[in-house]
Amino acid sequence: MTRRILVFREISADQLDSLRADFEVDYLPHVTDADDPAFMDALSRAHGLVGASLKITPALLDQAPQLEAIASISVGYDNYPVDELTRRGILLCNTPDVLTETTADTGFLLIMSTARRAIELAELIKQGKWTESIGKSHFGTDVHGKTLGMVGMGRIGAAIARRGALGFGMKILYAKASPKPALDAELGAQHRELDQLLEEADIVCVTVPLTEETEKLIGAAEFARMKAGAIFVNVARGKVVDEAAMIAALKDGTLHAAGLDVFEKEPLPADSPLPHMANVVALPHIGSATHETRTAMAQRAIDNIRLALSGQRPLSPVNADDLNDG
Ligand code: 8YV
Repeated sequence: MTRRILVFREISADQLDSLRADFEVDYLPHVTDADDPAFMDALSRAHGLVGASLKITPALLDQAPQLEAIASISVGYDNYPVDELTRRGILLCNTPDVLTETTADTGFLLIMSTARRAIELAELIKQGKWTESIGKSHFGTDVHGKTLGMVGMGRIGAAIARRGALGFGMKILYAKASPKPALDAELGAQHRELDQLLEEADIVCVTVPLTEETEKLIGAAEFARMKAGAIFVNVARGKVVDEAAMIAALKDGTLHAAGLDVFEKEPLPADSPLPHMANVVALPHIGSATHETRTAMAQRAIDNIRLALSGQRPLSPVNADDLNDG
């Protein structure tokens, strides 16, 4: 029996052709709502899912009686009910490693563009307001030589820290991660408790995964603990931050500036003040969004789903060991 795969995120024509050579493929790359009738119809027949950014719920899984495996085109998997998938014997895979460097580039892009006010000052030219040499009121903040506090020090966090230490001579602190002796040796990084890191860092960059423990990890109290003039960068998930508290801190000066690639609600609601605040750089979740990396992520997901549906261990499973233990 030919297995059926539902692909709900754009992949290349070659990648789609390669899947269609061996599977029946329903290709719905622009689905934004899991209640979409075409999505639900294809889901009812699917043995495998390939895609990202949709909230997968137990109720939705009830509509997928033949589902054996999900290959997410993402490293984050907070939108999947992992324990429920494991209970149902459904294998979940993600795409770590292939996106690490690109996402770290995005993190440092936000650090630099926020500190040096690049987006705000580029607008000055567009608005015809560059009428004299830039003065003190438009000065930014240096990044080189400053203290970078990483909240989370996994693959992406370490890659951002490496850019800071080796490229910009920054002192590296890290929290919400186990001590990393190898990184301490390579980068001169120092482990801190979160509160201490917030008090010491000139730039705070969040990369932790969204879990029950990290939801709203950074709120009013944490922003108040940060240094005057400190910069906050989030390339993790929007819900790791109390967004209302961040907006208040940005407005009252508790927080000097923020560089954000992720938000509590995505796409960002039209009435959000964040894109209109001079001390905010807001990007539309472009962390891994390059041609090269998104192609590589899709290929990793395709490789994962092929292996999973043939009864082999995928390249990057999330819950394979738990399934085996079950
Ligand atoms: C993805 C991400 O682009 O991989 C992740 O977890 O947040 C981004 O790299 C996005 O989740 C959907 O593909």
